[in-house]
Amino acid sequence: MLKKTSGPDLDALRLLDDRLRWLSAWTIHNANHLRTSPDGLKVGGHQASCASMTAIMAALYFHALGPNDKVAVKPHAGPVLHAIHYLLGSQSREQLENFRGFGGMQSYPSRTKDKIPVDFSTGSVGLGVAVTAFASLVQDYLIAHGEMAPDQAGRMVALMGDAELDEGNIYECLIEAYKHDIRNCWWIVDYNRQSLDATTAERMFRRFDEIFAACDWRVVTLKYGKALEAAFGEPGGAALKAWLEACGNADYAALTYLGGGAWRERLLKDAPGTRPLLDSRDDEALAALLTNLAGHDMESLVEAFDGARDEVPTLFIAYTIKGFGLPFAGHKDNHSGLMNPGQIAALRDRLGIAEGEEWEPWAGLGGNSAEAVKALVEDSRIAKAKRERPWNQVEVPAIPAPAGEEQSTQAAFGRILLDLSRAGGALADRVVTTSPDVTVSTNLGAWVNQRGLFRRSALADVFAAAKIPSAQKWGATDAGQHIELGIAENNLFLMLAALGLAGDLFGTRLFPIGTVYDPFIARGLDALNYACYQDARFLLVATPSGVTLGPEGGAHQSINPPLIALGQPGLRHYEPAFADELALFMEEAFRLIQAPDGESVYLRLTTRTIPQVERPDEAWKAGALAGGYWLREPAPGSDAALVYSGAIAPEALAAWEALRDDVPGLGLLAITSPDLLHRGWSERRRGRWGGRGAAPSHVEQLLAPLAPGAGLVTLLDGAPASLSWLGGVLGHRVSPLGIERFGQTGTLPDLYREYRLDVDSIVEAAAELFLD
Ligand SMILES: Cc1ncc(C[n+]2csc(CCOP(=O)(O)OP(=O)(O)O)c2C)c(N)n1
Ligand SMILES: [Mg+2]
Repeated sequence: MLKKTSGPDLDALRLLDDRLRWLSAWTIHNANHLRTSPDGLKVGGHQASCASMTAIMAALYFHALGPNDKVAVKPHAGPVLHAIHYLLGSQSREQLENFRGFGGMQSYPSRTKDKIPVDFSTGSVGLGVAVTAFASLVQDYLIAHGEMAPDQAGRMVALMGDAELDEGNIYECLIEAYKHDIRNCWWIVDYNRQSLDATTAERMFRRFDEIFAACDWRVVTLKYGKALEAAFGEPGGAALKAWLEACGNADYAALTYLGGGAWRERLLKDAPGTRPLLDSRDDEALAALLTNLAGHDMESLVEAFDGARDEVPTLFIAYTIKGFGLPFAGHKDNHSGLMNPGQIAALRDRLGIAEGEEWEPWAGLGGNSAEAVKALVEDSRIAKAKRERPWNQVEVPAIPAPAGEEQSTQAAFGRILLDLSRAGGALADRVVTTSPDVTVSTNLGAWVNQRGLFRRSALADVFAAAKIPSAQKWGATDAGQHIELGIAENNLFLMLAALGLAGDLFGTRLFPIGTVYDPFIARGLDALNYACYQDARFLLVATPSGVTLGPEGGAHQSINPPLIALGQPGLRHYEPAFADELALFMEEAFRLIQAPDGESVYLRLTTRTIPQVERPDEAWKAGALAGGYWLREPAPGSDAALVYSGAIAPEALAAWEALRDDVPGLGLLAITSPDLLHRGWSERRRGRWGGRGAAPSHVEQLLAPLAPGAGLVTLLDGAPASLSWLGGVLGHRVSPLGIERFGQTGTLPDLYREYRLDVDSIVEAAAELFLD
């Protein structure tokens, strides 16, 4: 993991700190001031946020990190990561020149789009931090399951801004990480005490370390650099230290910005005891001394990283200055501040870089220094190439549908997993389930009874040992395959993100299945988006859903998740009505999890037990996988169809029976994925516009037999807009039924009547549309 450190070349590391500060600033400058802008829009970038962590990142990448370590980089320090790879020879100048341009290096590190190896995408602050803790847990899981040698374990590192400590997801994650006793995780806070808007409040100062220490993290506070520490021992030093300890964030930042004269004046006024120390320095030396914080002090950083080589999770609080070494250092508005051409030229001159040599990796370094710096860079042991993504590692067996004339999709889900577990095999062994305290109520219980809970240290099943009757075994070992989480849906999605990247990060593809109540998807939405954004692959099973969850009612009813799925790239929504559809979709999900052109899958299930349908043949399957099929074929040229999705199938069938005599040729269309149908429709239009031509999409083919101007009554236990768009495909008239309000408890007949999903309402809607 960590490199032996017999005397790292601190001077060379300091020069690398300068190189990174320069290259990140220049990359941003080039994009904003030199590159032609066809649209006149500001490009942006964060020179101050980069300068705040170049020393930390130089010490990490060119000294502390080993080849198995994985890092989530503070989003707006992305240019520093690219500069590191530029020096390593693994990033091109063209990419730097195209920062924030189309196809160029991304604004924030992106696993999927950047050309350099990025372990974790970042951008939404807090999430990149937390995912490293879950990645540590995944690493332990793989080690315990014999998929990774213990000596191959790396450290999961998060480089974070101090304002990220305000994100609640950090603490949810900290609690979960503590329960699972994670290790090999470092979080390094760039403690510049500035956020986007201004300087941050100091009242939390002494609390962050206490919070982490309470969860058994080692907290290493890197406050003053070596020069300041030495000065504290000089005459006047004690007074200086006392004053600095009491100095507020805004004051410190403002004085940093104002410089040596201001420091002197202020100290003489507030702390006259510092005079001997002030008298022995000119303004420039005084400013350098007072801004000598440990987060910019190479010796302090190397010492701290070397001192934390065991597996104890560690929080480093590295005091820094936002914009360190730049003209707007410490200014409260510097978050998006850009140096003007005069200022960047002054910085270039100060670093000894000749005009025209701005992109030269070693510009401004004398011969000996250049050699030493290059040697250090060559010594870096971090991965320089993007890792191949592991596809199709496991054969997916046919997933049979559970038998039973009446079933709910939720019960069938539990049954399918139980059967998979009993049958055994490579897929079953690679499945990992996880749930935020709804394992039992989402029907994962039987699977967990079979495969056990995962814990690094065994957890006794006290109730079983005491022979207290219980349907649910609850003992854990390191061979278990279910990771139980506390009730924090955000953590569920971060866990799925980390499990879904196991192949990319550690070489072994896992098949993660997470369960959650459908309404509570919204609780973890940004983390779900984050997981999809970095192309983590998993199966999300959301149940129960809609108002069909019945008497549970009220705040548990879900309305908009189908719309969320419709708008979420990287996540395919299937809404099965019958157990055989569910089996088909689970098999497809396992295929998609490991296919290069695959994606994650969201299954919206229900606890409602309904009669299953007879299948004359297997023809329905291809349509179901593509998003829909005719459960009752319409007559050619038919004027009408009922269109339904999911749990409401019995009402749709009953309404079809009730209407078939009055509406000859009436069809009944099962929509298994509004999401896929819409995508196919868009794809067709894109193909046409792109001159590629394209066969009619699945939804166009499905609707083609109907007469032009035919009427569709659409039904879904969820937002009606999920299906109402179908009218736009071929110009059919639509009467959309679904749920737009929520909050009532009641029996299903009560609720379906109230929300107009019952047979009478369907018939009424049809009459209005077809018969008028
Ligand atoms: C979830 C989220 N909310 C808001 C933002 C916008 N934003 C980007 S950086 C930032 C403040 C960052 O401050 P800090 O973490 O201290 O980083 P620094 O730039 O000071 O190093 C904000 C609010 C974001 N990226 N993500
Ligand atoms: Mg900050």
